[in-house]
Amino acid sequence: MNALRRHRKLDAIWASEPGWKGWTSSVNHSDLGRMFLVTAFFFFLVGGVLAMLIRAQLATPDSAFVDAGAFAQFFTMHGTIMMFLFAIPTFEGLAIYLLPKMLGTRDLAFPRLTAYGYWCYAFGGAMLLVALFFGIAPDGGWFMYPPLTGPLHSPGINTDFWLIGITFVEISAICAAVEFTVSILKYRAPGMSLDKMPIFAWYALVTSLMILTGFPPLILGSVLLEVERAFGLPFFQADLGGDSLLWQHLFWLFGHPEVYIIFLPAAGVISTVIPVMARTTLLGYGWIVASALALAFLSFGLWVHHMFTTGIPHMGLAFFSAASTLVAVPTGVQVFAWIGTMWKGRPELHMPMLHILGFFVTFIIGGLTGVMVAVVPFDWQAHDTAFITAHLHYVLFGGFVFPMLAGIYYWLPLVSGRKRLFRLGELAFALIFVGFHGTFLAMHWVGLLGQRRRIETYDAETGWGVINFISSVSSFVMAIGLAMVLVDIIIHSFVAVRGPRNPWRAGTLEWAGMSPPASYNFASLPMVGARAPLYDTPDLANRLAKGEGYLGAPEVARRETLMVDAANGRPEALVIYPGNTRLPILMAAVTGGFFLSILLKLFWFTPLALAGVAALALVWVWQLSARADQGPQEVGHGTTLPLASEGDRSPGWWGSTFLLVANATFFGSLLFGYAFLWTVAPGWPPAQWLAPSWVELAFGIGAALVAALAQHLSARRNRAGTAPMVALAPALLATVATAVAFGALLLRLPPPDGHAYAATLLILGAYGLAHALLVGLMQSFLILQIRRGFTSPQRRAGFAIVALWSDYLAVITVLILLAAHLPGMIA
Ligand code: HEM
Ligand SMILES: [Cu+2]
Repeated sequence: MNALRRHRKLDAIWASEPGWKGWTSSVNHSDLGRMFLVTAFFFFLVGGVLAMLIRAQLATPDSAFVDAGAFAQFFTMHGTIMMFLFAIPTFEGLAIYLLPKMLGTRDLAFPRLTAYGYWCYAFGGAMLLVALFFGIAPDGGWFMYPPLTGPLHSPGINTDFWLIGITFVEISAICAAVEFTVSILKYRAPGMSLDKMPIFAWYALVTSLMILTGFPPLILGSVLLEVERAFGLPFFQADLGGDSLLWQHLFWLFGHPEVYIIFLPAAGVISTVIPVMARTTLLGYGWIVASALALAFLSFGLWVHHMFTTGIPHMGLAFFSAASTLVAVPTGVQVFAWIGTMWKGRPELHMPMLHILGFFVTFIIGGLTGVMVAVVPFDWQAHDTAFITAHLHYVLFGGFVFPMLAGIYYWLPLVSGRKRLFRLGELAFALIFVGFHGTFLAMHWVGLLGQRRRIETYDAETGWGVINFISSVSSFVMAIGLAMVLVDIIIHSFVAVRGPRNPWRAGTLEWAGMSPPASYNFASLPMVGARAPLYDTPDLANRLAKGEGYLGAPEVARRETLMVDAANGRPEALVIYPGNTRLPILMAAVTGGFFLSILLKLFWFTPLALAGVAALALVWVWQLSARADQGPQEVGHGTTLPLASEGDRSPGWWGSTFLLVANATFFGSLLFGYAFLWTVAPGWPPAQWLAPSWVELAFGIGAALVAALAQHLSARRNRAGTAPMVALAPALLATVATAVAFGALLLRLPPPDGHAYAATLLILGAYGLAHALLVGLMQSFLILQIRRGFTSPQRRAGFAIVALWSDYLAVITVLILLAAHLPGMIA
C-alpha cells in the first residue's frame, strides 16, 4: 500500500461528516479541540466587552454610564466568564487538540466523552449568556458569597443561573480531566516512557489531577447553595445551625487550586515554546516536573489566604501566610529553568517569543504583589481594593493570556498549514503590552489610595479621576491590540499562503503529521526512543506516512490505536474507537433539560430528564459491546495484542477509576462540611438527633459489604467459565437492600429545613441512595448483557468496572451510616 492509498483509506475511516452535520456528530479530537478554542475565544470577547463597560463607567468620577445593579452584573459576569468559560475551556481545547498529536496516538481515550463535554460547555455557557442578555445575570461577585447570594438577600433567579450554569459547565471540565489523565497515562506512542513524554503532557496531567480534586468542592458548594435557595435547607444560615463561612471554605478549596489550574497549562506552553525558540533543549526537565507536582500539592493547602479577614485563629493565619510565601519556590524553580534554557541557547525573537517576554515581565510583577498580599497585615489593608484586582490580573493575564497568545502563534502554522502574511502581530503585541500595564499599574495605585473593587463610582474629591482615566484609556488600547490579534488569526487562517511543515524545526511529535493535520493524525504510529523524536529522526514524518510504524495497514474499516503500559510505554492492547455519532449532543441536551428543570423550578421534569440521561448512558455503553471474542490482533512489526475492551483493565475501568477520584473528593468535601458545621457553626448541637438504630446500621453496612463481595465473586466465576449469575443476582439483591437502608434513613430524619444537621444528613443520605441506585442499574445492565451473550471469560471488562463502583458504594455506605447513627448513640 503506498502513502497516498493509505491516506485515502484512513481518511475514509476517520473523517467527520461533511458540513454542519459534522459539527454535531464529530467525535474527532481535532474538530472538538478547534470548536472548544473558538467558543472559548468567543467568550473571551464577551468578557472583554464587559471589562470595557466596567472601565468606561470608572473612567470619570460620579459617572452614571451604568447603574449599580448593571455594574454588579458586569463585574460578576466578567470574572465568571473569564475564569469558567474562557480560561479553563481554553486549556481544554488546547489539550484536546494537541495531546494525541504530541503523544503520538490517533485520538483521546474517550472520543464521545470529548464531544459530550463540549456540548455541556456550550449549552451551560449559553444559559449564562441568555441571563446576561435579559439583564438577569448573576450579580454577587464571581465568588458568590452567601448570605448575600442566599434566598433572603438575592431572591431573584440571577444567582440560580450562576449555580446551575457553572455546575453544568463544570461537567465538561471533569470529563476533560478524566479523559486527559487516562490518555496521558495509557494512550501514547509505543516506547514513550513517562520520562520521554513531552513536557506539555506532564503539565496537562498535573492540571487534570488538580481539576479532579479541585472542582468537586465547588460543585458541592453550588449544590448546597442551590438546595438552600430552592428548598430552604439552611446550610449557610447561622440562625439554623449553618455557617456562611462554609461556602468560603468550599469555594476557596476550589478557588486557589483554580489559579494553578489556569497557570500550569500556560507554563506547559512556555516550557514547550522556549527551547524551540532558543534552539536548544529544556533545562531541568526533571526539576520542572517535580516543581509542577509540588505546586499542585502545595496549592491545596493555601485556600485560607483568601479568608485572612474573616477572623481565622492566629495560628491559622501564621501557617497559611507562611505556606503562601512558600509557593514562590516551585514557581521560582520553573522561572529559573526557563531563563537557564534561554541562556543556554540562542533565542530568536519570533512572534511567540514576544508574548513569552510579555509573560515574564507581567507574571514576575504579579508574583511580587502576590508575596505582598500573603503577608497578613498588608492584606488587611489591601483587601477588597483595586490593588487586589490589579494583582489578580497581573497573574491571570500575565500567567495565562500572554502564554496562550504565544501558544496560538506557535501552533497556528500547524493548525492551518500556512505562513503568516502581514506583520500585524508585532504591532498588536506592543498595544496589548503597553495597554495592559497602563491599565493595571494604575489600578495598583488607586487601590493603595483606597479605591474599593466592585464599587461602581467614586467622588470627585477623592482625586482618583486622573488615575482612573489613564487606566480606562489604556484598557481601550489593550482592547484594540487584542482585536488586531483576532484579525491576524483570521487573515492567517483563510488568506495566507501554504507554509512548510514544522516551520520552527521543533522536535515533538505533533509536527510529524500532515499540516493541517489529517483526521487520523498518523498514518502509522511511531516507535519513540527520545523526548524530541524529530531531532533524532528528521524524516520521521515520511516514514510514518509510508506505514513504517505500528497499525500502518488499515485492512478493516475501524478506528484503531494502541494502549501502552503507563510507566514504560510498552504496547499493551489494541483500542477500537466508536465512530461519528449524535449521542453526545443528545445526551448533553437532556442533561441541559435536567439543569433547566431545576432553574425554572419545573421539578416534575427533573426525574424524567435523569431517566433520559441514564437511558442514553446505557445505549452509549451498549454500543461498545461485542457478541464474540475477537482475541489477539496483528498490530504491525510482528506484534499481536489483545483488544483493550477484553480483559480487566479496559479503558472504561481506567475512566471509572479517575471519575471516582473526583467523586470521592466530592464526598470528602461533604464530610468536611459536616465536621466543619459541627465544630465551628453556632447553634450546635441541634435540638434533636436522628434516633439511632443498631439494626438499621448493621443492615445497611452488611448489605453494602455483601453486594461488593458478591460482585467480585461473580467476576471471578465469569473468568473461570462458571455461571456468574449465581453471584451476580445476590449482589443485585444486596445493592437493593443498601438502597432500602438509605431510604429508611431519609424517612426518619428530623425536619431538614429546621437545622443544618438534618439538612446535611439529607444530602449524605441522598448521595448514598443515588449511588446504590446507580450500582443497582449497572448490575442489572450487566445481567442483561450476560443474558444476551455479550460477556464471556474473555469479554469481562464490565465485571471489573461494576466491581469498582460497588466497592465505592460499600465504603461510602459505611461512612454515611456511621455519620448518621453515631452522634445519637454517643448523646
Ligand atoms: C481583557 C482585559 C481585561 C480587563 C480590561 C479587565 C478589567 C477588569 C476590571 C476593571 C475588573 C474590576 C471590576 C471591579 O471590581 O470594579 C475586573 C475584575 C475581574 N477580572 Fe478582569 N479584566 C481583563 C481580563 C481578565 C482575564 C483574562 C481574567 C481571567 C482569566 C479576568 C478575571 C477577572 C476577575 C476574576 C475579576 C473579579 C470579578 C469580581 O470581583 O467578581 N479578567 N477585570
Ligand atoms: Cu489563593
